[in-house]
Amino acid sequence: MFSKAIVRTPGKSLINGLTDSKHLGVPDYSKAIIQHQAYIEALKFCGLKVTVLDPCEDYPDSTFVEDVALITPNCVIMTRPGAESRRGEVKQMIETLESQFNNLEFIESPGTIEAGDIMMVGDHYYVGLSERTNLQGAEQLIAILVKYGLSGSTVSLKEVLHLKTGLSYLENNRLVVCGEFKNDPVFSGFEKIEIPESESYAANCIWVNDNVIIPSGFPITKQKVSATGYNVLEVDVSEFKKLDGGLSCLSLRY
Ligand code: CIR
Repeated sequence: MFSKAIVRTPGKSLINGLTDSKHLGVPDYSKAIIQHQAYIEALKFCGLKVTVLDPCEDYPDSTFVEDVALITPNCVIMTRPGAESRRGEVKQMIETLESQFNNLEFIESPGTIEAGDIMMVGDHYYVGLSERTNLQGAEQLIAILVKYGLSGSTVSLKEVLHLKTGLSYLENNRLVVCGEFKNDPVFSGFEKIEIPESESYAANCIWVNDNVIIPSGFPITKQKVSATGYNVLEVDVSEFKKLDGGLSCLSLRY
């Protein structure tokens, strides 16, 4: 169960965030603020106490707080984003996390890792090797996890930005999977909720205390996830999609 979350209000500089989805257009800042607020309300509905950080204009992607830290029950690992324009976001987050945790660990150069590439399954953490997360980063992270009594393993990605762009763990041994992960032998032991390519964006959804928050506008995903017994909440995150960001990226949940 999670009890808390940290989010960061998008800044006006959001429109300059990194994206491979230029065809979707530039995010509308006012709409993004409204959507972000609805996202916070959904987290609160699921029982979380939400800390809302101020916008940070220097870093256009800083609303995607998930990528800069991994909060585990035993330690907090500050990442080192593969995207250079995002490295400074870590420092901002250290200040917030230092006040709550006393066991911060750090990924060092030349390692890079973004926590969108890390999927927690109980005490085990799957780490996607992507354009943002390299082997050194993954190995450093796994060594830290082991030091704290946890474990990790790497997964290769080909098509998606981050591991959790195409995969979400819904607890109870259940995975939402799309695209390249459907037949990946690494995940053969899970019960899979397969979603079609046409709804691939909804593969990034989040389990929060037996609720599952999914992006709005994906009826097949909604039906399939509801059918497995979760309470499904829909949140419109269209403006964040324009920056390749999904529901998980917008919060740290712990
Ligand atoms: C980026 O490209 O870094 C941001 N525009 C989107 C980050 C999305 N984060 C995530 O999937 N965990």
